[in-house]
Amino acid sequence: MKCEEKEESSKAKMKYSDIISTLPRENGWTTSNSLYQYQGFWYPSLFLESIISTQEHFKAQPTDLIVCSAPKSGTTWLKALTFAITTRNQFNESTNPLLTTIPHECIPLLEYDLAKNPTYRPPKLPLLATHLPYTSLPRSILACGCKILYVCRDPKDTFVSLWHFACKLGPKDAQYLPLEKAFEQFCKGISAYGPYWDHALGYWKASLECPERVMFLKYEDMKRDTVFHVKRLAEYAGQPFSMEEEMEGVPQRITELCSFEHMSNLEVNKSGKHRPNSPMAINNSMYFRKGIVGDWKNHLTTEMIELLDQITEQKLGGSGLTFHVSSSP
Ligand code: PAP
Repeated sequence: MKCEEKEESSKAKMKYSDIISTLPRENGWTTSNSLYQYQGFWYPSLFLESIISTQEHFKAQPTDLIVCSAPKSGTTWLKALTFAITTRNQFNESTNPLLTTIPHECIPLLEYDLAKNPTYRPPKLPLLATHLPYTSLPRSILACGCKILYVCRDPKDTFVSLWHFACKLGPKDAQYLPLEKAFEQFCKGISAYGPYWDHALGYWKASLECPERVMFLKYEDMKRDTVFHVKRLAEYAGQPFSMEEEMEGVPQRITELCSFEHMSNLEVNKSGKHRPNSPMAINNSMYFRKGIVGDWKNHLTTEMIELLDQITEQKLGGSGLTFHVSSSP
């Protein structure tokens, strides 16, 4: 790094830590991590500097396709599907990078991977990803009219998934919030990139206002009929399947390649590490737990279920956004 660049970067760091020092803070779900409230949402301390920097510096291009989600609502799956769909003419079944690379390495995260290099684009790939809420997206994304994909999941399953993930995160000696405490925090909106409902609602409203620019998907619907959604995604990405591809079963093969059963059994996803040698190093296997709809029935009490459903109704009622999953345990 040149001298002036070094100076710029340390000035920016100081500016960001000044901003962060004024923000409301809460304990995170592990002892080693705090959450800060910024622009109405709670963010892990490790991400905050790069989030602010990304908001300032990222320049979207009209051809970008941004995969958006709150954590644990189907990101890994949607990344795999969109990657497989948009690169289907570049690779064959034995050379597909998804066989040897976790989807998170195939599609970079704006607020981490692009924070230091905001103009980077993966070669021959229109895809980028973010967990940022709609209202906090870098302005250039909204201004340039590029397309956005959002996946959302029943808050009960997202909570259970998030809690399991938090329990495996961090150093071995870190203390984790018991499920009951994490549940209280989640209900108050204090979870990574939460309040979860506000996150979903921002994209939901944008998708109603501008369906050609924001496509809203639900994990549960995708599970119910994945092939149908693979075709919708291909159309939305501007790469619809040809009659020939449909006859050859390409949408079905992409569905199979990206299925939980297939992906979770790949060696890279069983034993590899995401971002090795960084403070954010994570075992790839942590992104693949059960991959089902309704695991909340095995973890939440009747009272917890009622409370979460009530909050969901209060927050989303009247918006048209619902989760058609029976809440009886
Ligand atoms: P992230 O936001 O940290 O990237 P994300 O992928 O959104 O995580 O969420 C992980 C969940 O998606 C896990 O759910 P679970 O804890 O309820 O099991 C994970 O199992 C599930 N998941 C990962 N890959 C797939 C897939 N290919 N198909 C379906 N679900 C999947």
